[in-house]
Amino acid sequence: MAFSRSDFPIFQNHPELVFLDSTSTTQKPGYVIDGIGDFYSHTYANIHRGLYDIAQESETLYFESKRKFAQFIGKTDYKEIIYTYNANYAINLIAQTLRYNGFFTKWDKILISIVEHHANIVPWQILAWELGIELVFFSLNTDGGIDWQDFQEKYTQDVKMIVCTHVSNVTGAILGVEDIGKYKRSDTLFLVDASQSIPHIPVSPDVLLCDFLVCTAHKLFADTGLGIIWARKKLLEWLKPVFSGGGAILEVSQSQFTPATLPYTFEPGTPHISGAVSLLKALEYIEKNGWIKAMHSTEQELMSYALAGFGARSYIRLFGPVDPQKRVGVFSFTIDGVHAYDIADILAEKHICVRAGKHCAEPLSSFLGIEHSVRMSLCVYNSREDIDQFFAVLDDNFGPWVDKY
Ligand code: ALA
Repeated sequence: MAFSRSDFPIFQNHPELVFLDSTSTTQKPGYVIDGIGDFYSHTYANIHRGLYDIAQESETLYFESKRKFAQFIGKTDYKEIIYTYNANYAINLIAQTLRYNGFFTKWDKILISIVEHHANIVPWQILAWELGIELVFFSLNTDGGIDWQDFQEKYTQDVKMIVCTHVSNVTGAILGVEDIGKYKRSDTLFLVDASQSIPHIPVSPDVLLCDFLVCTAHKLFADTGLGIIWARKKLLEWLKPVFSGGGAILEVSQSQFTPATLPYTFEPGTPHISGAVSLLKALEYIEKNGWIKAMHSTEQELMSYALAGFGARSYIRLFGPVDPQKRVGVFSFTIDGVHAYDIADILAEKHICVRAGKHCAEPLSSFLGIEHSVRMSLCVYNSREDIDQFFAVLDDNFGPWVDKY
């Protein structure tokens, strides 16, 4: 089988749609949409509580989802997978859990890349304000990868944690975080935000050598409202939960509680059960079509085509690597003298969906010396025709032969 645009009902309902905003969120295959509907029609009940059949079946699907996700990242133990609301919440949860467990002391440092999404900056800034620790930003090389000299200079003995995205949500650059994993000291925790890589390239904690891996389900064809944490089991067993409550305890008295063991410890309250089912269905859909390798090669072909299109247009300033091996199909660009929102508006008039702005990565915008950019991003349901239409609108409105700006 191969991925197909016809798998996605949104394109039957909007045949004119050119959806180039999959880094914001992916469209959903019918297989996932039907899977959620089937779950609610046939199986739905709350989990961890009921002894009746559908409660047991719902519980089985919930854990099946975690098993499948573990498999997707090359792991076998579903107890190392924690579901939360989204990747941003996941990072806040990790940050606050580490604080609660006294991992940081005053004057400690967190080393963080300049490319991060706000989701992987602000939770650490909150910790910094609370605890008197310092965030130290390391820089990028001209290809959008890690500036190793800067990284090594800033990786001093007082760095207790390194946090870094695997792929930039702005430039599409693959950052080579596995080199951090190999280089880091054993006294430093390492968190990788894989939200932008997991829809595009194979991702495994065993390759990245990280302690925490965080991502989101909605960029992988599943529902919104589901964030995912993978963490080393030893770490999860050591950490006490900063948030707890129903379903996450062994016993409670008027004065105290005993936290439950894994996999319940970090998931108090009724979880996003249908979200977990949607991720199971999304991963089954990806598996049926050849797993992440097939997604990557489908996108790689489109990405090279788009890259050639950008390369052929000197009026467009593209950010990020020009080597297709060093990037994914996420392209941010500016056009001199034109506001990014105007470009996105003109594309929108032709039903071409892109994102414009700072893309929730303001420190990176400042580093690049730009106010705003336009971002187009690719997924397996796109085609060369989508890319042609995108460039045709840019050429018609902003190409060098257009004298109106
Ligand atoms: N994080 C998403 C993006 O980069 C929303 O657009």
